[in-house]
Amino acid sequence: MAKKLESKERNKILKTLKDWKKTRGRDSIEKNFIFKDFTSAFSWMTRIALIAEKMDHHPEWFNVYNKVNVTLSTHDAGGITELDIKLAKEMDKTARKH
Ligand code: HBI
Repeated sequence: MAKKLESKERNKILKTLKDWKKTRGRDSIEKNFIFKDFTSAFSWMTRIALIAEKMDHHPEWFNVYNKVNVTLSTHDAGGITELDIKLAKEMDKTARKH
């Protein structure tokens, strides 16, 4: 099982992730993605859904039209692990193409 990152290590990695922030009062990270329109947002979500399923690591997310608010944490580990970092990077990489 993925191991929860120490806060020092987590903060160091967070600095390298664009616009991702630690959630206040919860051991998770979050980012608000904004797309051109609903089709762009939802096609990206579909793409991520397939990646998430393959990773067996799933986002918490909330979509309104062109906005997607994403929260990532590893429930099994009770915090942020490298799985969250990996999925965050995948999200950033693919969002540029939508
Ligand atoms: N997704 N984000 C996240 N965190 C988990 O701990 C997790 C998951 N998807 C599936 C999963 N765990 C499975 O191991 C079962 O706990 C459902």
